[in-house]
Amino acid sequence: MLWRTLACIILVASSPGVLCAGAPSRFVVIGDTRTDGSGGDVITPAPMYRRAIDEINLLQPDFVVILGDLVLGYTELETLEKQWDAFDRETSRLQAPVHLVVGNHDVWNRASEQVYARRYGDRWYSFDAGECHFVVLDSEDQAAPQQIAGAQLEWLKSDLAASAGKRVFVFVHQPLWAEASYPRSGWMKDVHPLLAAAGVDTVFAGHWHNYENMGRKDGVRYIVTGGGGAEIGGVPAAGDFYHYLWVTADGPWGTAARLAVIRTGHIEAEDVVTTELRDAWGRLRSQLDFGPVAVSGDVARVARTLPVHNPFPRPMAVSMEFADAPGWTAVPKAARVSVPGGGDGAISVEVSVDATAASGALPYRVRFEVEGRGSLEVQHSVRVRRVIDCPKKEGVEVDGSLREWTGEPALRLDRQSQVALQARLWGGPSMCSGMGWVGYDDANLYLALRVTDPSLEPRREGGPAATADSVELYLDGRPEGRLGRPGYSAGVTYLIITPGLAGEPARVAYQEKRFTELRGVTVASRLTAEGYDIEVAVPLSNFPQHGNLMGLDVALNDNSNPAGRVQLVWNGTMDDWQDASAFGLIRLAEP
Ligand SMILES: [Ca+2]
Ligand SMILES: [Ca+2]
Repeated sequence: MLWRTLACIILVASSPGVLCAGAPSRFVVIGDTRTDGSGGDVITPAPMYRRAIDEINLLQPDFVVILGDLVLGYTELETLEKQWDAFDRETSRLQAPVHLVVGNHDVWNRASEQVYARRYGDRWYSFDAGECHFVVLDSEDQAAPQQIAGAQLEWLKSDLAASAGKRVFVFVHQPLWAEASYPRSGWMKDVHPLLAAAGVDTVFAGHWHNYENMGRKDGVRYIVTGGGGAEIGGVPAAGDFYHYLWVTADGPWGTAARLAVIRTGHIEAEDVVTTELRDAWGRLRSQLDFGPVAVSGDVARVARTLPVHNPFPRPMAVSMEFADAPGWTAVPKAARVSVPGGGDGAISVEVSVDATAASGALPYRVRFEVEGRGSLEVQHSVRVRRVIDCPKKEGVEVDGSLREWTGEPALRLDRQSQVALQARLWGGPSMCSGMGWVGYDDANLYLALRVTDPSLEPRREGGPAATADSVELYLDGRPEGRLGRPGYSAGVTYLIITPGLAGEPARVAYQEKRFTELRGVTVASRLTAEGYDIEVAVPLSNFPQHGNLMGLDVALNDNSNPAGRVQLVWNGTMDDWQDASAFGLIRLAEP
């Protein structure tokens, strides 16, 4: 009785006063909430019912109707009482008034009927709210189970007669109107005509653990809504999903109430994502970044212990898995660590790469799974970062002759793993490759490059610089701390240099000026038997903040293949033009 008494007080106090004068306009209908039966635990309320209560409290309906099968039942009375206690405890969390309907799991014999009567009072009853009238029927009457008959039917007749002119809604546990399942219920013969004559808007039943709109008959809408918490079937598209209904009954008399089917688990509190939480997820993205592997030749072996911090108060499982890439090895190939809430963990990995590597990167994925909060998967890759020495070099003459550049070349572009564009079209070093030297003096940074490219392609009429056989030079002269950051900012730029193929001088055909405009660059070229030589001088005064490490990359464009441009990149990727993080490094002899 407590529920209904409470209901009346609150309903009167919170009348919204729309056209259905003084009536509640919005209420929730939820069916088959039930205490759990899984794992033999017959007392704990179903998890999805608990979740639904949290959501319904956010929605603040005028009241809630629970369509029966409130407990698991079919047990001895001592256990039954415990189930009812658990139901009461859970249901008391609902902030809205609650109206109960009797289900077959609640009342299945005389003894359980008496328990229910003692705890909750009438099994059939009605209540008003303004101009709306709500009728609760009992399909479990032990005098006539699965029927609305005898005293209950007589009561229904007089109740409806006394409610003429009101909008009527009916609640019952079992969908007795479904004649295929209830051939002897007598609903269509005895009950339905009464409801049709009274202009009933909707009859709601549970019992079947799904949602199903069974349509209207003589104006009466029949709805099955039994997805409140008990186990459900496996075909969501056929209505097998956890849900409850949000019913809006307003507008002029005769306007059908509007039903919204809410899938449990989709109504969230306003603090479901705070800025702090979003930032915490964002910080995960940069964790477990192995970073580049610095190599001076083609071979490297690097072991790192990568720390991982859990910014959440709940435990977080972290897994890391490396892809298969020829020439690359990661040990272990996959690792997993559990990090306590707010705590720290680490994963140790050794990565090695050798000259057979077909790619300049070893991809791996990291998955963060925060208990009860969701997961995030991030793709990373371990990249080779070539580091070469850049010696002091006096007497450089930028004339296209490389006679002053002697000794072992500092950089080579001749590996399959360096083909960043159209890798399948590359015919090997004899088709397109390069070797180069770097140096600097008090004024300039120098690059000398010997390019093998026996078929030279001039710039196409009106085409961009990169459509000619050409050299791209990338420079990152940002200070330590900003060096190698993704993207471009002040201190990063690139040039496209075309050699003079028909006697004209080499020239800077394009310079990226968004963040840094280079001044005083000089270039020269000479044709050779195998291709061409290029020399470049870039005044270091263009990079006032550079340290003794600078980012450098070189790309060769070979446009002689009609199927498309082949590009070799010394260290980075085809995205060097917009991302400085994959450039290689040169180490100046002194800052
Ligand atoms: Ca020279
Ligand atoms: Ca070519």
